Amino acid sequence: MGDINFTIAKDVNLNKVVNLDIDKDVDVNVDNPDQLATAEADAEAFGEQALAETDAYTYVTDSEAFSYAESTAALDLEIEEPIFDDPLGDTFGFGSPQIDIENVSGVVSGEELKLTMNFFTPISAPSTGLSDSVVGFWDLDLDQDPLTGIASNQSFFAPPDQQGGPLGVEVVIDLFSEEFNPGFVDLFDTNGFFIGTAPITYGTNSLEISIPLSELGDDGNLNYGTVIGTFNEPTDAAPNGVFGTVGESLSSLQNIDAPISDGALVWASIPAE
Ligand SMILES: [Ca+2]
Ligand SMILES: [Ca+2]
Ligand SMILES: [Ca+2]
Repeated sequence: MGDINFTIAKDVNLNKVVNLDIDKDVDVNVDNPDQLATAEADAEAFGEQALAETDAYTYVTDSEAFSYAESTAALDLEIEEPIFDDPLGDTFGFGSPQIDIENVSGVVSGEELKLTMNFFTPISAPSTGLSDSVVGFWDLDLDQDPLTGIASNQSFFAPPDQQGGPLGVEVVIDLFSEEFNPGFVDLFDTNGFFIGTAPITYGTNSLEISIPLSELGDDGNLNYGTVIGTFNEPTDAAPNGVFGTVGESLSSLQNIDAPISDGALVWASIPAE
């Protein structure tokens, strides 16, 4: 028997469904003159962002028995973040400034949903009270079903060419609410009931919201739309012609009719029920 050398690197964090290709070899030898029996097996599975491997070896002789088995699994956490670009200069308000979205994106990391919006124009937190304070709504279609939930704020406040994709919204993030609770935004359900708050950070040209998936009761696959502006008016929406997606994409839904708001919405913070 030769030496058996192996190196194990283990970093298991399997929280995502992946499609795996299985490559399996099995070798059994019971005729080795020095050993009563040997058996060896290994299986390897490779997904797009994960791999797993199991090796097992065993033998027995007249005076010895040996067996080992090792498994390795690794997940590439650098999952590509889908970024939805928005044009420069497609603002639709009338005053000054016209806050202009550059892109929106969302990714799940460490059981938290992180939503990011970048801007071509400078922005400030609502709590600063400045003229470039960015307010509005970030609508989440948690079950990726436009037939459940309510019409998006984007569909109500944005012009026809910036209606986004068909969304049935389960949770609305109220970007106005940071005015009175610096560093946090309020979350509301479809009945206008307050769910909780989520931390928000503002850069010179960006904002980021972090929400634990447990607070949303979501699996990390969702669709979204946004409409933002100044305290005076909405100025931009994104994505313009499709919904944004986090996690698994159900792009076939882009072609079905979205619910239409039957109420008169106000460009202001959501009044809690
Ligand atoms: Ca824009
Ligand atoms: Ca829905
Ligand atoms: Ca836009």
